[in-house]
Amino acid sequence: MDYEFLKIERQDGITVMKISAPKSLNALNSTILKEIDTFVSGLDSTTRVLIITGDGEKSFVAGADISEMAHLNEPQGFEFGKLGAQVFRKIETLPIPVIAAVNGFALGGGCELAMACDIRIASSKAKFGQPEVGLGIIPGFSGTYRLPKLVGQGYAKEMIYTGKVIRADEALRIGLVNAVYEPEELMYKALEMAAMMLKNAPVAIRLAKQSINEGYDLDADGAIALENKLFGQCFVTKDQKEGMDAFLNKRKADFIGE
Ligand code: CO8
Repeated sequence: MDYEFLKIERQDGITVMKISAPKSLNALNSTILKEIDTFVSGLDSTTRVLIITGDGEKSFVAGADISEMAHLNEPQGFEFGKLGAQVFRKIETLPIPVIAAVNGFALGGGCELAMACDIRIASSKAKFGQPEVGLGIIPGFSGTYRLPKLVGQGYAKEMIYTGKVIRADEALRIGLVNAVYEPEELMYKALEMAAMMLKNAPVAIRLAKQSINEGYDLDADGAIALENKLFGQCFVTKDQKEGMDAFLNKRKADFIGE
């Protein structure tokens, strides 16, 4: 399928989704959000790791499209926020790892998109921020929910109330990103991380993601019980038999994703 605003590249089990709206620094309008929705909804088992990045050298995503938002009334604002929130939730709950390779500005909805991914790595030129209050709105694609989870309430509130833009090294310091690389290294590092994941059992990764994501919002007993249940489920998979047999026979495991 052809997209107006997405460039898709596939190699082995890795798919790279590049958001490409050069005239607005890859800002997210509702057409782009719908294209992302269509794309992620159509992913099949041939994609085992998804990498999301921005086209060009300057921007990952410079936010939601301000020219589209400028004229919204309350119900339209509600619907626009809901669209973005639902698409990002779909990304967050994909049964595969999603890596954000943040190549430049990740502001507003761009920072929120990165936070919906499992892992964020950044170029040294990347910049992060939630500048919405300067536009008279609040983060609307689930930033008030995810940012405090990632960096703690104090720093999240500082970022959101001040709207300040932070550099990649500060994002690393507060735990918003896992690693910072030179711009020309970023995609190589994302692919390298994805390749490490490809060596492991896909069902186990899916269940680990489910355990972390769903367990995070439960109390201790609920989270531990959930992990216990999912751990048990691993033992019905062929990959568990294969992984342990390979270890015991000192050979490389050949996982089939079942
Ligand atoms: N929306 C629309 N257009 C944009 C956006 C955006 N978010 N960001 C940049 N652009 C456009 C500019 O208008 C400009 O267009 P033109 O060439 O036609 O004038 C072009 O991209 C290039 O931008 P600049 O000339 O401004 O480039 P600079 O290098 O000078 O500045 C910045 C880069 C700092 C990224 C600057 O463009 C900027 O501040 N952009 C806005 C960042 C921002 O505030 N983002 C948050 C938006 S709000 C949001 O994301 C809320 C999400 C939840 C919504 C819920 C809805 C209910």
